[in-house]
Amino acid sequence: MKTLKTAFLLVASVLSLGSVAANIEVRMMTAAPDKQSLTFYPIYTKAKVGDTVTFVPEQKAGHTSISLLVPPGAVPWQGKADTPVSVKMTKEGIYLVVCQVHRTMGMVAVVQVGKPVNLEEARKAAAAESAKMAINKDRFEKALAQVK
Ligand SMILES: [Cu+2]
Repeated sequence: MKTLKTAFLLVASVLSLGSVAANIEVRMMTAAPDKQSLTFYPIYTKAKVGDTVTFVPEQKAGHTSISLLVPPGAVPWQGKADTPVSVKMTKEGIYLVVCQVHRTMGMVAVVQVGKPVNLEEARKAAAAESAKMAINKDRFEKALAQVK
C-alpha cells in the first residue's frame, strides 16, 4: 500500500511539472572536436527559463566562465579557474560569456534563454569585446548569428 502511494505521488509530481527543466553542459576546452582551440563548446547554446547551464572545464588550462553581459534582472556570475560552475537561467535573453584568461583569444560563448529580449545590447557588447581580441574575433558574431 505504501509503495502504491509513493508511486502515485511520483506520477502526480511528474505530471504537475509539465516541462522538466534541463541541465545543459557547455564544455571549456583547449582543443575541441570542431578543431577550434581555446573555446567554449558549443559556442552557442539555447536554453529555457528554469534550465541550468553548467560550464565544465574539460581540459585544465585556467579556463574560467564569467558573464560579460546578462539580461535585465539576471544575476551575473564569476566561476573559478578549472572548476565547474552551474548557472540557473531565471531570466529570458542573451547571456554573453567569456573565459577570463583567454577572452583576448576569443574564448567566448553565447547562451540564449527564451526570447532574445536584449539582442541589440548583446550585439554592442560583443562587438566591443571582439575589438579587444587578438584572434578568433568572429566567434561572438558567429554565435550571435544562431540566435532566433
Ligand atoms: Cu580559457
